[in-house]
Formats: sequence, structure tokens, C-alpha cells
Amino acid sequence: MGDLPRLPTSPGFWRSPLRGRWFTSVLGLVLLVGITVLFVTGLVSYAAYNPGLHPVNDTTPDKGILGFYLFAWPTGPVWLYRFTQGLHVTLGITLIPILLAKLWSVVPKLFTLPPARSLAHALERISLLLLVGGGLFEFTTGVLNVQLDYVFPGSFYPLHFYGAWVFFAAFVAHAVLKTPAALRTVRRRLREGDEKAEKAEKAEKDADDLVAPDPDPPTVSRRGALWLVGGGSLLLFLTTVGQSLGGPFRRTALLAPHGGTDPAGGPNGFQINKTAAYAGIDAAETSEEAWRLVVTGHTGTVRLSRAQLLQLPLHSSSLPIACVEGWSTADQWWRGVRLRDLAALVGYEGDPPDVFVESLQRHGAFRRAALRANQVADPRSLLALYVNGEELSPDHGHPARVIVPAAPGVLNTKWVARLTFGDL
Ligand SMILES: Nc1nc2c(c(=O)[nH]1)N[C@H]1C(S)=C(S)[C@@H](COP(=O)(O)O)O[C@H]1N2
Ligand SMILES: [Mo]
Repeated sequence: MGDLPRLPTSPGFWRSPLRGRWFTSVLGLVLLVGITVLFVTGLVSYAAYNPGLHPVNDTTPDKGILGFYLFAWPTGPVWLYRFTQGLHVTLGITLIPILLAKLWSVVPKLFTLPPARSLAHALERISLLLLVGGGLFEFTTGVLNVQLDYVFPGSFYPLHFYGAWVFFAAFVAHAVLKTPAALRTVRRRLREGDEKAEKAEKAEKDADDLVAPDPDPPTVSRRGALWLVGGGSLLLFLTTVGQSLGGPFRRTALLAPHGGTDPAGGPNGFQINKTAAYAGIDAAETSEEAWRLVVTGHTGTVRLSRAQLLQLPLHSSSLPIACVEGWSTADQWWRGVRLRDLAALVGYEGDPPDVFVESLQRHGAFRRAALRANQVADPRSLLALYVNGEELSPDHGHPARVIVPAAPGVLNTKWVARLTFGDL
């Protein structure tokens, strides 16, 4: 014996007795379901921006045929984006321990020599690099966007979108190759006295290339290790999900960004994304004397002071704000003028068109947005002047903001200055 193998390329280097097909298969099957849901809800999130409607809505303008699936985002149920994006972010965070445990369980395979035995083997290993690299990239960019307002060079959106396609392509190839064997490994149950099955099991165990040839003594069983990983996931889930449930649960979201210890305690009683100061909104521009809403359509342009707006029929709707970052608010009680009534002021009776919304903000990605005709037509879509029985606070968009059912927060433009109706 004497010399212990020291290099990771030697199988003897890896000594955990936990590694083996069963452990890897259980984690792999959880990821099979989880990552598929992440991919679908991620694509859905991009569609919810209505990127085909206008370039300002499009966070990934060079997507080409990868946008083949885009569809017009509906306005109901009102909690639609709350649900899809809450699921996307909460699930992504919950799966982190599973992903890391899965990578750990197969890490010896990344080091096996020779690097390639054949062309097929070389291709398989390249696809594994895309799988591992793509997975780490998607989880890292996602978490950074949620937690840190992002720190990567370039926009989060295209990186996360293209990364998702690369990752998911490698993931599908991997799943097609590995799922049948993983299912067999997990399902295997021996009937008493079934010699054939016993022999098959023994043969499979001998062929288990994930088992360490020279393992250390166990400190925890494989089942115990799985419980540990699952417990980590559960803990992340419980400290994250409250940000998507809102209301009293918001306080349980210890890991959630924004809002500090009392996220519901802000002005108007719900959380703020960007403040008026951050957006560079000058109080002089929002005053009763200075502010005018400029509404344009095919019959011309109308300028309305806030007092004149208040002369129009006011309506209420209970709608949440749901951010791409995964957090959302419970329904808030908004009051204001229907977008379709404003369209009617400039010549669109009955069948309103799309609208382009611009705010007082001069810089920043979300200072303007386009809304589709179905969003304008919905009677719950408002240019809100009040929320929860009070004037809109400066941070929530005073003097007026858009609120549209089922849409991502990005489309709920604050500090609105101009509405331009017409087909976009
Ligand atoms: N003008 C303007 N409107 C905006 C934004 C912005 O940066 N500028 N952010 C949007 C985003 S991303 C979200 S999630 C919501 C948040 O609304 P709240 O701060 O009132 O909670 O406002 C939206 N409206
Ligand atoms: Mo947002």
C-alpha cells in the first residue's frame, strides 16, 4: 500500500462512502422535474414582458428563433405572474442544495482519464461541461439578480435567457441518456427468493462506477445525507417563499432582498422597488402646478392636470405587484382612471389599441413600457392615483402610476407623464 493516491484523476482520491448510483439517481430525478419547471416558468417570464410588442419591452432583442414560443400575455387570473415568477424564483433557490449535492456526487467523473476514449465519449464529456457550467451559470446569475441588483457585465436578461437554452439543451441530452437507469436504480425492489433479480442487482452494484474503490468509514448513511440535503432545501424554501406569498408571510422571507426587517411598513403599506430619489424624480415636477398627463391618440393630444383627472370616473381594483425578482405583494386596493377611458378621450371608443407609457424618469431601463390592447381594454387596468385609501406616495409613483392585472411589475410604470395610444 504505502503511497496514497493524491491526484483527483485517480479513483482512489475520492473516498466518500456516500457516492454511488442510488444517491446520484435520487438527486437527479428531483432535478429532472425541478429544472424542467424552472425552464418553462423562465420562458413564460420573458413572454410576460410582451417583448414582441415594442423594443422597450424586449430585454433580449437578438433572440431570433428562440422567441418562437412568445404569446400575448393575458390579463387574468390577476395572480398569474405572481404565481409563475414566484414559482420560478422560489424553486430555483430551493433547488440549490440539490444541485450542489448532485454535482458533488459525480465530481470524480469530471476528472477521469483519459479525457476521451472515443469521439462519442468526447462529445459526451463536452455536453457534461455545458451541463455543469450552464447549471452553475444559471443559478448564479439568477441569485445575483435577485439578491444584489446584479453585478455581471452586460444585462442579466440576455445572459440568463441564452444560458438557459444552452443549459437546457445539455440537460435534455443528459436526461434522455440517464433517466431510464436512474429510475431503475431508485425503483429496484427485490422480491424474496428471486435469484435472477438478486444476481442482476449484484451485477449492477459491481458496475457502479460512482462507488469509491477505497472508501473511508461512513459517518452518515446515504439516506441520512439525503435528509440533510433535503433539510437544507426546506430551510431555503421556508425563508424564501414568504416574499411571494406577501401579507403576514412576508416577514418569514429572511433571505429576501428589499424592505429590510419591516417590508410591509413602507409608505402605503407595501414594499417599494426603486425609490423616487433613486429614479431621480424631482418633487418640483410632480407638484399640482407643474405635472400634466399628456395623452395622445388619433384625434390629437389632451393635457390633464391631476385635478382634471380626478373629474373623470374613478374605479377601484384589487391587484398585486409581482416583480421578476420573485417577490410580490398581496392585492392592494388601487383607485384611479381606467386606461380604456383615457384611450376614449383621444378617439378610441369601444376597442382600445396598445399604449406606450412614459414616466418622468430620464434614465433607467424601466422608465417606460408598452402595454398590449388586451391590457388596455381590461376594466381593472388603471392609471392609479390612490392606493389603499391614500394618495400614492412618492416612492410608489405619485402623482400617477399604471397598474395592470397579471402583468410583471416592470409594466406597472410609476411617475407616469405621457400615454401614447395607437397600434404599436
Ligand atoms: N418609472 C419607473 N416605474 C417602475 C420602475 C422603475 O424603475 N421606474 N420599476 C418597476 C418595477 S421593476 C417594479 S417591480 C414595480 C415596483 O413597484 P413598487 O416600487 O411600487 O412596489 O415598479 C415598476 N415601475
Ligand atoms: Mo420588478
